[in-house]
Amino acid sequence: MKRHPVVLVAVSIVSTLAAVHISGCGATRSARSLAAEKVYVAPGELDKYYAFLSGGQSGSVFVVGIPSGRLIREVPIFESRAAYGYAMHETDPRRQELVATGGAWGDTHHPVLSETGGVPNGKYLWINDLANGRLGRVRLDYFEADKIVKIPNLQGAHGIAVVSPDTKYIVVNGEFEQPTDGMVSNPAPYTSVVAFVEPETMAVKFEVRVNGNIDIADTSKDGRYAFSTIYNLEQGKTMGAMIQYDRDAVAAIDIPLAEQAVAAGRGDTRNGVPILDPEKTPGVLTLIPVPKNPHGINVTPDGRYAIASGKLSPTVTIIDAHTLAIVAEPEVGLGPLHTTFDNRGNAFTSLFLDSQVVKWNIDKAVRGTSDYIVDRLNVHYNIGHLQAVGGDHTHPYGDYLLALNKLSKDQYIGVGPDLPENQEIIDISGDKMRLLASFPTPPEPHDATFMAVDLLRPLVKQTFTPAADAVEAGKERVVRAGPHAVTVDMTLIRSAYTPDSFEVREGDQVTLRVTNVETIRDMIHGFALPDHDLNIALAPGYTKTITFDAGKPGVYWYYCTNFCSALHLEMRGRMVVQPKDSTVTIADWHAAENVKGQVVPGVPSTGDRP
Ligand code: RUQ
Ligand code: CUA
Ligand code: CA
Repeated sequence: MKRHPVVLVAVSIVSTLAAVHISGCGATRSARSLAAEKVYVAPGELDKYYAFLSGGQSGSVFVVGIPSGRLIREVPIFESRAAYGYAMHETDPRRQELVATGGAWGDTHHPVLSETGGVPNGKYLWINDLANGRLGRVRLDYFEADKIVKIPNLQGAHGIAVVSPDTKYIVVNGEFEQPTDGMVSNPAPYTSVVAFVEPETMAVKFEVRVNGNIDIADTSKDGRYAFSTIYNLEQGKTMGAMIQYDRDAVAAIDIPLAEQAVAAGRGDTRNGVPILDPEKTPGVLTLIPVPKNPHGINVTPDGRYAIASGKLSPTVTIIDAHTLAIVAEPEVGLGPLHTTFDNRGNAFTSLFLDSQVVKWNIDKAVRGTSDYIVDRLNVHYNIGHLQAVGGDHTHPYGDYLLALNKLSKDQYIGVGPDLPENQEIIDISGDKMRLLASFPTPPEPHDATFMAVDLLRPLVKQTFTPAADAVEAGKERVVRAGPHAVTVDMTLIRSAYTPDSFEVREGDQVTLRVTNVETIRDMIHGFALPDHDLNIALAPGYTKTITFDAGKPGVYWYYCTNFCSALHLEMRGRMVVQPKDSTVTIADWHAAENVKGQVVPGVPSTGDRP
């Protein structure tokens, strides 16, 4: 396929216009109600699946119910989020990890789930931050990010995959090539690495050097190979230079061989990570030639084939996942990007330029019979990823497919020059695909993965188990820990802070250790402190410790940011910051307030002057 990019753009515009026309015809009334029935989840009823959508430049993961498309949760990972008290303060450990590893924002692309026996086990979700070369992990029992690591020796952490079937590693592909030895003065061609990350510690165990802009990742279902697409075998530095060759490659890394080579000390250690050079460790890396600038790579649920999507070629390349031989290269349409699967031997490939999902039969395509294309469905518009429920694991469900479209154009009411992206839910249970419903999303949806509600919901915790440093009810206190340091141990429960006032002095560092002692699910309380850039929300059982500067003299009302009870508005307290030279104590305040018939705080301050 030797199409010029300009031709591709023209084709894109034409095909997009065609798509508008077809959708404009409208569906019949009964087709509409049938579709509606498939996605309608009545109030009070639950969805069938959790969908985890990459939040793109929001640095988060969106949790959406399928089939309803309802947004149920955002899980912030590479960004702070006041509503969940996530990474909001500089003394928060997550915030510190973010700052230490590259910043409090990210560009997430590929959510992947931990597996046992090739199916999700509900323990972890990982997602990459392309921009800052990081990998983040979410604990699924709490739906909370619990670890973020910077991957050394690579830039542009793009494709990631869990090594099937039991999550031995998470593979992270470095897309942006770098001077091989890290020396900018080295004129040799740039290279990059595929990193293998241990799932529990998230330590990078080893890396394998691969040339050519390593893009999307998947693994064979038996733990043997990590596959990656490579679109710049030319090792070019400009777009023009990257599209010179007719074929680029799929890289297959033999994981057990790589492990042996690392164990035998054959890696060159850089930044604490052994890097294997494939030239010195033959057999570790196999390059399988595939047409020009491929994009997605997806292994079939039965583990037989790895399918590379052509992007600049209208084909997909079917590779035997055991022998690494190319077995077929069927044409599917223009701009194939990613492929997913049902439970009846069919593949679904996204066609970016055609704005279509194409359904094709894998066996027929391998045998070379002409009727391998089963169906085509227009989507709106310019689809990137697509994912069928379970299609990325060994047991696809074969019912719903999510199309993650880059452009919504005319699909939603106008909201300024920038429009939302568009997700479409497609019924894949029959021979013909059926478009059921759509929902918009902020930029930018990349990939999605799913877990059955029946499997994950029982694993989700109702409250946080109190940590060792939790403040117990009745043990709240305010202690002057030094000439310029005050420690406040605080509890929150409907609808009060204990203590509900405390006194510090200008120049003090205040260490607040606060526990939400509620034992009821969802009973969240906030602690927002005006003019101190401070807002933390705490889920039931959660403890947070933060240290902040007392700030200017004044009375500051801390208040609850989550509507929790009829007395939510009354859920407030005061931090009194005395001027440096003040001789008034909080005891004086309390005495004065009592005279006026006001409430004496339940806990006397122990804020004695040294
Ligand atoms: S990429 S549109 Cu970041 Cu997943 Cu393919
Ligand atoms: Cu606690 Cu509102
Ligand atoms: Ca190329």
